[in-house]
Amino acid sequence: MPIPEVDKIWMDGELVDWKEAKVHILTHSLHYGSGVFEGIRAYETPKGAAVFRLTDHMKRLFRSAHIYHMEIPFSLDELVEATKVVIRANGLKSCYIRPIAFRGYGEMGLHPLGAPVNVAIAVWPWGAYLGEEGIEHGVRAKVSSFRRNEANSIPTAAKATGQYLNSILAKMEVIEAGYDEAVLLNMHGHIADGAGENIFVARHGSLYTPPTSSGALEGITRDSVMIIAEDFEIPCRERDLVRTDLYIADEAFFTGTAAEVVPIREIDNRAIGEPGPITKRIQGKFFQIVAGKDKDYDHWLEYVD
Ligand code: PY5
Repeated sequence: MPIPEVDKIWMDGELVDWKEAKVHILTHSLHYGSGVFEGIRAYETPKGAAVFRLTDHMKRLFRSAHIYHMEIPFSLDELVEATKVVIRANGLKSCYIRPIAFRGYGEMGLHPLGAPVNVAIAVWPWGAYLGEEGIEHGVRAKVSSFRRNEANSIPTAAKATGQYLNSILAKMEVIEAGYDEAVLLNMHGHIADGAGENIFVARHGSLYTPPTSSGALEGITRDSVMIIAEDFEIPCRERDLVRTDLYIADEAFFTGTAAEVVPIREIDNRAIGEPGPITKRIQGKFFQIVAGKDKDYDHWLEYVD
Protein backbone atom coordinates (compact mmCIF):
# COMPACT_ATOMS: atom_id res chain seq x y z
CA MET A 1 0.00 0.00 0.00
CA PRO A 2 1.40 3.45 -0.88
CA ILE A 3 2.22 5.66 2.09
CA PRO A 4 -0.06 8.73 2.26
CA GLU A 5 2.41 11.62 2.03
CA VAL A 6 2.25 14.56 4.40
CA ASP A 7 4.35 17.77 4.51
CA LYS A 8 7.13 17.34 7.04
CA ILE A 9 9.32 14.74 8.71
CA TRP A 10 11.38 15.45 11.81
CA MET A 11 15.03 14.54 11.18
CA ASP A 12 17.86 15.11 13.66
CA GLY A 13 16.19 18.08 15.26
CA GLU A 14 14.71 19.77 12.21
CA LEU A 15 11.52 19.59 10.19
CA VAL A 16 12.35 18.68 6.60
CA ASP A 17 10.12 18.32 3.58
CA TRP A 18 8.71 14.82 3.13
CA LYS A 19 10.52 14.37 -0.18
CA GLU A 20 13.84 15.60 1.24
CA ALA A 21 13.92 13.13 4.12
CA LYS A 22 16.75 11.05 2.63
CA VAL A 23 19.83 9.11 3.73
CA HIS A 24 23.14 8.12 2.10
CA ILE A 25 23.35 4.74 0.35
CA LEU A 26 26.16 3.73 2.74
CA THR A 27 23.97 4.21 5.79
CA HIS A 28 25.10 1.46 8.17
CA SER A 29 21.62 0.31 9.09
CA LEU A 30 20.55 -0.01 5.45
CA HIS A 31 23.19 -2.73 5.08
CA TYR A 32 23.00 -4.44 8.46
CA GLY A 33 19.59 -3.62 9.94
CA SER A 34 21.25 -1.79 12.82
CA GLY A 35 18.40 0.59 13.61
CA VAL A 36 15.78 0.63 16.33
CA PHE A 37 12.27 1.97 15.91
CA GLU A 38 8.82 2.45 17.37
CA GLY A 39 5.27 2.33 16.10
CA ILE A 40 2.92 4.72 17.90
CA ARG A 41 -0.55 6.07 17.17
CA ALA A 42 -2.21 9.41 17.74
CA TYR A 43 -6.00 9.43 17.94
CA GLU A 44 -8.63 12.10 17.51
CA THR A 45 -10.19 13.02 20.85
CA PRO A 46 -12.51 15.80 22.09
CA LYS A 47 -9.34 17.61 23.28
CA GLY A 48 -7.57 17.30 19.92
CA ALA A 49 -4.97 14.79 18.77
CA ALA A 50 -3.67 12.59 21.58
CA VAL A 51 -0.77 10.18 21.40
CA PHE A 52 -1.41 6.84 23.07
CA ARG A 53 1.26 6.09 25.70
CA LEU A 54 3.83 8.20 23.87
CA THR A 55 6.35 8.29 26.72
CA ASP A 56 6.12 4.51 27.22
CA HIS A 57 6.84 3.97 23.53
CA MET A 58 9.80 6.33 23.60
CA LYS A 59 11.14 4.60 26.71
CA ARG A 60 11.04 1.33 24.77
CA LEU A 61 12.98 3.01 21.95
CA PHE A 62 15.70 3.86 24.48
CA ARG A 63 15.65 0.29 25.82
CA SER A 64 16.04 -1.07 22.29
CA ALA A 65 18.98 1.31 21.73
CA HIS A 66 20.54 0.29 25.05
CA ILE A 67 20.55 -3.37 24.00
CA TYR A 68 22.52 -2.42 20.89
CA HIS A 69 24.95 0.02 22.60
CA MET A 70 23.35 2.82 20.66
CA GLU A 71 23.61 6.34 22.09
CA ILE A 72 20.55 8.30 20.97
CA PRO A 73 21.72 11.94 20.72
CA PHE A 74 18.41 13.27 22.09
CA SER A 75 16.72 12.95 25.48
CA LEU A 76 13.45 11.16 26.14
CA ASP A 77 11.74 14.53 26.66
CA GLU A 78 13.15 15.90 23.43
CA LEU A 79 11.78 12.98 21.40
CA VAL A 80 8.40 13.19 23.12
CA GLU A 81 8.24 16.90 22.27
CA ALA A 82 9.52 16.32 18.71
CA THR A 83 6.65 13.88 18.15
CA LYS A 84 4.13 16.55 19.06
CA VAL A 85 5.96 19.10 16.91
CA VAL A 86 5.82 16.92 13.80
CA ILE A 87 2.14 16.06 14.30
CA ARG A 88 1.34 19.77 14.68
CA ALA A 89 3.46 20.68 11.66
CA ASN A 90 1.39 18.32 9.53
CA GLY A 91 -1.93 19.37 11.02
CA LEU A 92 -2.98 15.78 11.66
CA LYS A 93 -5.89 14.85 13.92
CA SER A 94 -4.88 11.21 14.02
CA CYS A 95 -1.91 9.36 12.57
CA TYR A 96 0.61 6.58 12.84
CA ILE A 97 3.99 7.67 14.19
CA ARG A 98 7.28 6.03 13.23
CA PRO A 99 10.33 7.12 15.22
CA ILE A 100 13.57 5.51 14.11
CA ALA A 101 17.12 5.78 15.46
CA PHE A 102 19.67 4.30 13.11
CA ARG A 103 23.39 4.04 12.55
CA GLY A 104 24.09 6.38 9.71
CA TYR A 105 26.90 7.14 7.26
CA GLY A 106 30.52 6.75 8.36
CA GLU A 107 31.35 3.11 9.07
CA MET A 108 30.96 0.03 6.90
CA GLY A 109 32.52 -2.53 9.25
CA LEU A 110 30.38 -4.56 11.56
CA HIS A 111 31.64 -2.83 14.67
CA PRO A 112 29.20 0.05 14.38
CA LEU A 113 30.21 2.50 17.06
CA GLY A 114 32.05 4.76 14.58
CA ALA A 115 28.86 5.53 12.71
CA PRO A 116 26.74 8.49 13.81
CA VAL A 117 23.29 7.80 15.20
CA ASN A 118 20.56 9.59 13.28
CA VAL A 119 17.01 9.98 14.51
CA ALA A 120 13.84 10.65 12.56
CA ILE A 121 10.14 10.77 13.34
CA ALA A 122 7.69 10.37 10.48
CA VAL A 123 3.91 10.55 10.73
CA TRP A 124 1.17 9.69 8.27
CA PRO A 125 -2.51 8.78 8.31
CA TRP A 126 -2.77 5.00 8.56
CA GLY A 127 -6.05 3.12 8.79
CA ALA A 128 -6.67 -0.31 10.26
CA TYR A 129 -3.49 -2.33 9.57
CA LEU A 130 -5.34 -5.64 9.20
CA GLY A 131 -8.44 -4.01 7.70
CA GLU A 132 -11.73 -2.68 9.08
CA GLU A 133 -13.38 -5.99 8.30
CA GLY A 134 -10.71 -7.70 10.42
CA ILE A 135 -11.36 -5.42 13.38
CA GLU A 136 -15.08 -6.15 13.19
CA HIS A 137 -15.28 -9.80 12.21
CA GLY A 138 -11.78 -11.11 12.82
CA VAL A 139 -8.90 -12.21 10.63
CA ARG A 140 -7.79 -15.56 9.27
CA ALA A 141 -4.37 -16.46 10.65
CA LYS A 142 -1.93 -19.22 9.90
CA VAL A 143 1.04 -20.59 11.81
CA SER A 144 4.11 -19.85 9.71
CA SER A 145 6.77 -22.46 8.99
CA PHE A 146 9.34 -19.77 9.87
CA ARG A 147 10.25 -19.80 13.55
CA ARG A 148 10.56 -16.62 15.61
CA ASN A 149 14.11 -15.34 16.14
CA GLU A 150 15.56 -16.90 19.24
CA ALA A 151 15.53 -14.28 22.00
CA ASN A 152 19.23 -14.85 22.73
CA SER A 153 20.25 -14.61 19.07
CA ILE A 154 18.51 -11.49 17.87
CA PRO A 155 16.98 -10.07 21.04
CA THR A 156 13.21 -9.92 20.77
CA ALA A 157 13.19 -7.50 23.69
CA ALA A 158 14.46 -4.87 21.26
CA LYS A 159 12.47 -3.46 18.40
CA ALA A 160 15.31 -3.42 15.89
CA THR A 161 14.90 -2.95 12.16
CA GLY A 162 16.90 -6.03 11.14
CA GLN A 163 14.86 -8.48 13.17
CA TYR A 164 11.83 -7.73 11.01
CA LEU A 165 13.28 -9.89 8.24
CA ASN A 166 11.94 -12.74 10.33
CA SER A 167 8.43 -11.27 10.36
CA ILE A 168 8.61 -10.44 6.65
CA LEU A 169 9.33 -14.08 5.76
CA ALA A 170 6.39 -15.25 7.85
CA LYS A 171 4.07 -12.56 6.52
CA MET A 172 4.87 -13.26 2.86
CA GLU A 173 4.36 -16.96 3.37
CA VAL A 174 0.88 -16.68 4.84
CA ILE A 175 -0.31 -13.85 2.57
CA GLU A 176 0.69 -15.89 -0.48
CA ALA A 177 -1.23 -18.82 0.99
CA GLY A 178 -4.35 -16.64 1.25
CA TYR A 179 -4.40 -15.72 4.96
CA ASP A 180 -4.39 -12.33 6.69
CA GLU A 181 -1.70 -12.71 9.33
CA ALA A 182 1.05 -15.05 10.50
CA VAL A 183 1.52 -16.59 13.94
CA LEU A 184 5.12 -17.49 14.79
CA LEU A 185 6.29 -20.31 17.01
CA ASN A 186 9.66 -20.07 18.73
CA MET A 187 12.45 -22.65 18.47
CA HIS A 188 10.79 -24.73 21.22
CA GLY A 189 7.46 -24.80 19.41
CA HIS A 190 5.76 -22.36 21.75
CA ILE A 191 3.72 -19.51 20.32
CA ALA A 192 5.66 -16.25 20.33
CA ASP A 193 3.43 -13.73 18.59
CA GLY A 194 2.05 -12.54 15.27
CA ALA A 195 4.27 -11.07 12.54
CA GLY A 196 3.71 -7.59 13.98
CA GLU A 197 1.39 -8.18 16.94
CA ASN A 198 1.18 -9.86 20.31
CA ILE A 199 -1.40 -12.61 20.72
CA PHE A 200 -3.99 -13.52 23.35
CA VAL A 201 -6.12 -16.62 23.80
CA ALA A 202 -9.31 -16.82 25.90
CA ARG A 203 -10.47 -20.11 27.42
CA HIS A 204 -13.01 -20.78 30.19
CA GLY A 205 -13.20 -17.06 30.94
CA SER A 206 -9.45 -16.47 31.34
CA LEU A 207 -6.93 -14.82 29.07
CA TYR A 208 -3.48 -16.17 28.28
CA THR A 209 -0.60 -14.58 26.41
CA PRO A 210 2.93 -15.86 25.77
CA PRO A 211 5.64 -14.54 28.14
CA THR A 212 8.31 -12.24 26.70
CA SER A 213 10.82 -15.08 27.20
CA SER A 214 8.96 -16.89 24.39
CA GLY A 215 10.17 -14.25 21.95
CA ALA A 216 7.17 -11.95 22.25
CA LEU A 217 7.81 -8.23 22.21
CA GLU A 218 6.88 -6.37 25.39
CA GLY A 219 4.01 -4.74 23.55
CA ILE A 220 2.46 -1.54 24.84
CA THR A 221 -0.96 -2.65 23.57
CA ARG A 222 -0.38 -6.05 25.23
CA ASP A 223 0.36 -4.30 28.50
CA SER A 224 -2.71 -2.07 28.07
CA VAL A 225 -4.94 -5.11 27.44
CA MET A 226 -3.56 -6.86 30.53
CA ILE A 227 -4.44 -3.79 32.63
CA ILE A 228 -7.91 -3.50 31.07
CA ALA A 229 -8.50 -7.22 31.74
CA GLU A 230 -7.53 -6.73 35.38
CA ASP A 231 -10.04 -3.87 35.67
CA PHE A 232 -12.72 -6.13 34.18
CA GLU A 233 -11.65 -8.87 36.63
CA ILE A 234 -10.87 -11.17 33.74
CA PRO A 235 -7.94 -13.34 34.88
CA CYS A 236 -5.00 -12.85 32.52
CA ARG A 237 -1.80 -14.85 32.74
CA GLU A 238 1.45 -15.13 30.82
CA ARG A 239 1.85 -18.78 29.87
CA ASP A 240 3.62 -20.89 27.26
CA LEU A 241 1.14 -21.80 24.55
CA VAL A 242 1.29 -24.33 21.73
CA ARG A 243 -0.57 -24.12 18.43
CA THR A 244 -3.42 -26.33 19.60
CA ASP A 245 -4.17 -23.81 22.34
CA LEU A 246 -5.30 -21.64 19.44
CA TYR A 247 -7.29 -24.47 17.83
CA ILE A 248 -9.32 -25.06 20.99
CA ALA A 249 -9.49 -21.43 22.13
CA ASP A 250 -12.89 -19.95 22.91
CA GLU A 251 -11.55 -16.65 21.58
CA ALA A 252 -8.25 -15.26 20.31
CA PHE A 253 -7.00 -11.85 19.27
CA PHE A 254 -3.94 -9.91 18.18
CA THR A 255 -2.80 -6.65 19.78
CA GLY A 256 -0.44 -4.03 18.39
CA THR A 257 -0.18 -0.35 17.65
CA ALA A 258 -0.68 -0.71 13.91
CA ALA A 259 -3.18 -3.58 14.21
CA GLU A 260 -4.89 -2.32 17.44
CA VAL A 261 -7.12 -5.10 18.89
CA VAL A 262 -8.00 -7.61 16.16
CA PRO A 263 -10.03 -10.77 16.71
CA ILE A 264 -8.77 -14.01 15.14
CA ARG A 265 -11.69 -15.86 13.64
CA GLU A 266 -9.80 -18.74 12.08
CA ILE A 267 -6.42 -20.38 12.64
CA ASP A 268 -4.88 -23.00 10.32
CA ASN A 269 -8.30 -23.49 8.69
CA ARG A 270 -9.98 -24.20 12.02
CA ALA A 271 -12.79 -21.85 12.97
CA ILE A 272 -12.60 -19.94 16.24
CA GLY A 273 -15.65 -17.98 15.20
CA GLU A 274 -16.94 -14.43 15.24
CA PRO A 275 -15.45 -12.19 17.98
CA GLY A 276 -16.53 -13.45 21.41
CA PRO A 277 -17.61 -11.53 24.54
CA ILE A 278 -14.17 -11.08 26.12
CA THR A 279 -12.59 -9.90 22.88
CA LYS A 280 -15.45 -7.49 22.23
CA ARG A 281 -15.35 -6.07 25.76
CA ILE A 282 -11.62 -5.48 25.65
CA GLN A 283 -11.65 -4.17 22.11
CA GLY A 284 -14.56 -1.83 22.90
CA LYS A 285 -12.79 -0.47 25.97
CA PHE A 286 -9.55 0.01 24.03
CA PHE A 287 -11.26 2.09 21.35
CA GLN A 288 -13.10 4.12 24.01
CA ILE A 289 -9.83 4.86 25.79
CA VAL A 290 -7.86 5.93 22.71
CA ALA A 291 -10.75 8.15 21.61
CA GLY A 292 -10.48 10.03 24.92
CA LYS A 293 -13.86 8.80 26.14
CA ASP A 294 -12.72 7.13 29.35
CA LYS A 295 -11.64 9.42 32.19
CA ASP A 296 -10.08 6.55 34.13
CA TYR A 297 -7.47 6.05 31.43
CA ASP A 298 -6.82 9.65 30.48
CA HIS A 299 -3.25 9.29 31.78
CA TRP A 300 -2.52 7.05 28.77
CA LEU A 301 -3.17 9.96 26.40
CA GLU A 302 -0.52 12.60 25.75
CA TYR A 303 -2.18 15.56 24.08
CA VAL A 304 -0.51 17.23 21.13
CA ASP A 305 -1.77 20.72 22.06
N1 PY5 B 1 5.06 -7.89 18.33
C1 PY5 B 1 5.72 -7.48 17.24
C2 PY5 B 1 6.65 -8.40 16.57
C3 PY5 B 1 5.52 -6.17 16.77
O1 PY5 B 1 6.17 -5.77 15.67
C4 PY5 B 1 4.62 -5.32 17.42
C5 PY5 B 1 4.37 -3.92 16.92
C6 PY5 B 1 3.95 -5.81 18.54
C7 PY5 B 1 4.21 -7.10 18.98
C8 PY5 B 1 2.97 -4.96 19.31
O2 PY5 B 1 3.62 -4.00 20.09
P1 PY5 B 1 2.90 -2.65 20.49
O3 PY5 B 1 1.62 -3.01 21.09
O4 PY5 B 1 3.82 -2.02 21.45
O5 PY5 B 1 2.74 -1.87 19.24
N2 PY5 B 1 4.53 -3.73 15.54
C9 PY5 B 1 4.65 -2.44 14.94
C10 PY5 B 1 3.42 -1.58 15.20
O6 PY5 B 1 3.53 -0.38 15.07
C11 PY5 B 1 4.91 -2.57 13.47
C12 PY5 B 1 3.85 -3.21 12.66
C13 PY5 B 1 4.04 -3.12 11.19
O7 PY5 B 1 2.35 -2.08 15.51
